[in-house]
Amino acid sequence: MNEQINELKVQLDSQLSQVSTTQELEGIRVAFLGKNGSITELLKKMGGLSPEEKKSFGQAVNVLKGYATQAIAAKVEELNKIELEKELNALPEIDLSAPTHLVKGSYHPITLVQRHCENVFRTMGFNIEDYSEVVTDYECFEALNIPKFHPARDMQDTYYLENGQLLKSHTSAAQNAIYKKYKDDLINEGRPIRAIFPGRCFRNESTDACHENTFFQMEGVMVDKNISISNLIFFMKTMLSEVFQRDLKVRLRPGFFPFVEPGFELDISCAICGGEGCPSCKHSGWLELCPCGMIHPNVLKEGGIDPDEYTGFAFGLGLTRLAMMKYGVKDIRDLNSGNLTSLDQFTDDK
Ligand code: FA5
Repeated sequence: MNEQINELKVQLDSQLSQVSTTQELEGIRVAFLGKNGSITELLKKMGGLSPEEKKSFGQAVNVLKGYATQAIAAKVEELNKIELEKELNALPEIDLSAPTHLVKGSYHPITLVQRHCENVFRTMGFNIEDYSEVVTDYECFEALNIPKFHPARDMQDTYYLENGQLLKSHTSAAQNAIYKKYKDDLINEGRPIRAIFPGRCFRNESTDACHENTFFQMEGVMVDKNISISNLIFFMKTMLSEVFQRDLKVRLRPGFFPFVEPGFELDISCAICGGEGCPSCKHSGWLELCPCGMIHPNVLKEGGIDPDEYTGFAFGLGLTRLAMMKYGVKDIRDLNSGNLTSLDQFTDDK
């Protein structure tokens, strides 16, 4: 008889150690302590025992019953706690201290212009690509015709990790990977490479009304046979007129970037002051928005594309500055400030 009691205890312990839900636990309780449960059944067997055996066996079964009741109650508490934690973790985080008039939320102005530009380029057949914020020196500079110690690196000081990687200083850092990803489609199937890749960029530089140390750009590239500067100008014009929905004063002037030849600076007339000059445009009336140019043969070669057969254009649109101009934000630093009162005004664009 005592063996049966020990065996039941072992079974109970083993089942309790494996149970993971309160429903399963209730099944175990019924199987051991219910009306026809195995411990209750033991008590029913006492009828045929001598009075002394009854006493000692009855005591042993009652000890087991007490043990089972307690062990099951402790397990109920443990499982309830786990289930509650799971439910709480599944709930969205609510900031109870947030002012109620802001709770409805809105998309950030940079997200709004980014999506707008993505839609414009998607309709013109461009793929939208995502790329890492941490890149190698090769991706950010060397693959772009900027070898070590090239003076162009001074314009793009950034933040370096101990392992030699860096936070990308421009979205051009993804160009080489994009060429390698699509070159077979271009070469074997004659499908032009058309891609845009928006992303966050970082620069170790002083901030002012139109410079941040963390800002967004959107790179675009197109490679095919016979791509020329006219194609580049067409895509730039289409993008700007779609985003601003009005004619803008734009100027194209020569600009030097080692990864394009020829290279241009595309400036727009400052939308904050209407070209009069203000701190947002460094009092020039113009804002550098979208440098661009014809992809340098060395860069195409490094991406596995023959520059004698293919040509292409690339541009690096300043998305954060575009958001400033589109929404009339005078100081670029307001866009990263997390100041909900100033960001909330864009709610209606949601
Ligand atoms: C570049 O970053 C080149 N990679 C762009 C390029 C791509 C040229 C492809 C040719 C072909 P630049 O450093 O000028 O170039 O930056 C491009 C744009 O990003 C600027 O016109 C500006 O709109 C924005 N930008 C640059 N630095 C900052 C900054 N500190 N804060 C906010 N916007 C910035």
